Amino acid sequence: MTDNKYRADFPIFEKHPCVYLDSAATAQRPRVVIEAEKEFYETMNANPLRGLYDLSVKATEAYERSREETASFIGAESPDEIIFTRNTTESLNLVAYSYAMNFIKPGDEIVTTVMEHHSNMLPWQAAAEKTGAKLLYLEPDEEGNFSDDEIVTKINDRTALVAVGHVSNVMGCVNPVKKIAERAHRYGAVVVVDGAQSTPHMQVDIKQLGADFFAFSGHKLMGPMGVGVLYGRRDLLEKMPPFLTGGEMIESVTLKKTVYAAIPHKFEAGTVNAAGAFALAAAIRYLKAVGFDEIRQTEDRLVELIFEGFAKSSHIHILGSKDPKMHNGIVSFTMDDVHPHDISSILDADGINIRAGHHCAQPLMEYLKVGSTARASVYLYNDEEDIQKFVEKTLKVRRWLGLES
Ligand code: C6P
Repeated sequence: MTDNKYRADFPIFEKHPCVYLDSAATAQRPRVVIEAEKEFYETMNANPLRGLYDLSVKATEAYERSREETASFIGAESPDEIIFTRNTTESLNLVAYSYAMNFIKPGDEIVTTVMEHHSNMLPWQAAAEKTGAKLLYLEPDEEGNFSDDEIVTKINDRTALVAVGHVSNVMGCVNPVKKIAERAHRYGAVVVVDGAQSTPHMQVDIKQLGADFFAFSGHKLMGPMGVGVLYGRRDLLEKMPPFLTGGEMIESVTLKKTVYAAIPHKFEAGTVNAAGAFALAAAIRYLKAVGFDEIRQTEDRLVELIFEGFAKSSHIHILGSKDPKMHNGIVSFTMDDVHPHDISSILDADGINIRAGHHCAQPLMEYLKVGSTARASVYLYNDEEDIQKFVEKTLKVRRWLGLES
């Protein structure tokens, strides 16, 4: 019997019992989120923002209420500054295509870090290529820390945009976004924050962070797949051209001239994922009811157990900080002479799910001189029994492969 009081809220563990340690890839959904999506389709399904009849108005109201709840969740001043997208990747591409490619000039500098997920790197590579800007990468030490010198040298009066991940999906470290943003703002640069791995685990306040844009995905914080969020500062969003054009993002269209809708609708072309947004709001309410302190306590305790367990082997090497409290639920590791894919496959045979590979962070793998890693990531529904099974089995992998007796 588990001592985790939240686990029963997650139907997957009844229907597909497993040790799920891949929440950094996507979280499991509590019943309230699954039910919310069902409720939308059963009681208010119509194309929102278009119909004048009652059902469509109901769908529109539900969608816009979700926008309000999302705005308040991250401390945005107004729901107008919240754009629903498909995911973090689309949110970041929106900023690159609509902001960077229109307002960054040749000779300007874009600064990101070698630690980024490809979703917060490739859009800036494309923007730099398109605009003639120079792209620079902040380099962390092996625990994931950026020195003041690195920040001060690379962010300067040539900097037009800084894009940084809030929490690394490989090392789990929290980056000094506030410090980076203060430096960037001193030179009038715009700060883009990838919040895919922070929003599920900590209370985010975009104003306090100093983010001008902030992107995250619903599915990592127990919301549905296919709904993501972009926060953008009102004055920036207002001057940006749309990313996609088409239905429902216009004020008027003639054969000669189109006037776009005001924000946020200017950035939401086509039929939106209203059911997804509605269920995302249910996920946000669930997270708030549990509370981030509780989530943090569970994660820290479980990560500490992994550290303790792995300390029994000299062949396992954890990436990033030596302090389990600096990992935000994420433990990436390598094992001498064993490919991470083999670790994952061996654990899978016992229903233990971890991720193995480059985690869409190939430049970071190269920088850290590891081809790939295995990664266990915990969330509020994991318990000590999960960790015990995971650690025990992982400690046996080398023996199982005949590498030790
Ligand atoms: N990382 C992981 O297993 P999307 O796919 O758009 O919802 O999220 C992209 C993304 C962006 N930034 C960070 C820091 C991320 O961790 C992710 C998704 C998953 O690490 C899937 S690769």
